[in-house]
This record gives sequence, structure tokens and C-alpha cells, in this order.
Amino acid sequence: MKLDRDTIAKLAAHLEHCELEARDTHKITDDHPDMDWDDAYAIQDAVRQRKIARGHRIVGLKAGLTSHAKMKQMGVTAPVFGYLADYFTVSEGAEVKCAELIHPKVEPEIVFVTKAALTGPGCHIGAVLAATDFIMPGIEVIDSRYRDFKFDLKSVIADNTSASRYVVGGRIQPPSEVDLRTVGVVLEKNGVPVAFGAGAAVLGHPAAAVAMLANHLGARGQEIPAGTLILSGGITEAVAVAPGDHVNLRMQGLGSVSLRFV
Ligand code: 0L1
Ligand code: MG
Repeated sequence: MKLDRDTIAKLAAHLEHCELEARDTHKITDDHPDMDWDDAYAIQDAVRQRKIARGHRIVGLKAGLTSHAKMKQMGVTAPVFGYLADYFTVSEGAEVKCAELIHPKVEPEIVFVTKAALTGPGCHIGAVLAATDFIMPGIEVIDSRYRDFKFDLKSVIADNTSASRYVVGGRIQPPSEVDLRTVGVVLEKNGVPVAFGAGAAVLGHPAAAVAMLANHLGARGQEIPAGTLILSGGITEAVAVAPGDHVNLRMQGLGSVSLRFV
């Protein structure tokens, strides 16, 4: 690691203040060009500890930048991993207040819920499917704390991979009932289809993103516990939203889930 404990704590406080006050910042690698991957995840962990210290719970995990569409959109080359705090959760069809966010975007995701722990290294698609209780559709609202969504991978990891809000809904299904590679999604904004895709857009198979997450945690001596909700990553590029927008995700055989922005 290149950063000392005080610097990590200071950067975590800065990024979390930006989140809670809905104000943007320049990317942290501008001031700390030598920070490494462990520093980036240490800052993310320090933000997580700040939330827990205030009484929040961590209710899920996420993989991000798992599709070529998203990697191309953001100019990066590898997935990233983060977590979901309790107050990120939005009920099906409910309102998201844009005043609490900086520049929200939405993306369609396949959501996994596990029934057994997943451990890495060596976790693979088969292990993920065997450990999955059910899948369902979800919309992630991302809101990078970096100005104009301009960042590099280390900065975005420290910023908890732009995690902000999410909704899950539709129909739940065991993974054996759905071909997760060919399952189709249509994302609608104000009744107009704005993005289309299929599950294979996520690393060839969305369970591969969950396996990568388990392997990432395994390298840190952690695992994905049973009962964990996991966003496996945007299937399409992210779509910007504004007050007044209604977003609906249709997922083949899995119903639909929606959000309103006010
Ligand atoms: O969930 C995601 O794919 C977001 C990862 C972070 C990059 C971004 O803000 O688009
Ligand atoms: Mg996402």
C-alpha cells in the first residue's frame, strides 16, 4: 500500500461527504497518483465502516463495469466490486429523489440471491449457479461522485463503484429456469425503449461476474455469505435520468421492475 491510514481515512470522509451532500469532486488519483489497488479498496472499506458506525447495515454486494458496453462507455478495461448499504434500497415503483443525488444514471441488472456461501479462489459459473437460490430483475442507480463521471478504476473503486440506489422486483426464478445468457432485457424511459441487451453482455454469462466477485473476496480472506443479494452488473450502457422520468425494466420471463425520479 502507498497511502497511510490518515490519508485513507481522510479520502474516505471526503468521498462520503460528497455522496451525502450530493456534490461532485475531481478524481482522487489526481492528488494521489501513486495509490495502488489495495489503497483503493481500503478507502472503499473505510467508507463502509463509516456507514456501519452510523448504524447502517450492508445489505448486498455488486459487480460493476462487467459488460463491454459499460467498459467502453467509461473508458476502462476491468470489472470492479462494491457493496450496497440499507438506505440505497428503493421499493418497487417508488420515488428516487434527484436532489439527494448528483447526476444519476440507471442500468439493467440480473440480481442473484445466494443460498450457500461462495468462496474463492477457484469459484466458477457452476459453483455460482449451484449456490444461487433465485434470480430476479433489478435496476441500479449509479451516481459517481466524480465530476462528469470522469474517473479511473482506482478512483471509482474508492468511491464504492458509484453505488447509490437500487430496486429489485419482477418475478423470482431459480437459475435452472432461465438461460441467463440469452435472457433479454428492455429498459424503457418514459415509455420509450432506450436500451436493449441479453444476459451474455455481462462477461459472457452473468454468473461469471459473481464468480469474479467471490474470487476477489477470496483473495482478501473473505467470502460471499449465504443469503447475499448481488447485482451482477449493467447489461447495457447506463442511461441518464432527471426529475420527472419514469424508468421500467422488462426482463424476459422475469416480469418488470420500475422507478420514478422526482
Ligand atoms: O455498476 C456499475 O457498473 C458502475 C461501476 C462504476 C462505473 C460507473 O460509474 O459507471
Ligand atoms: Mg451496476
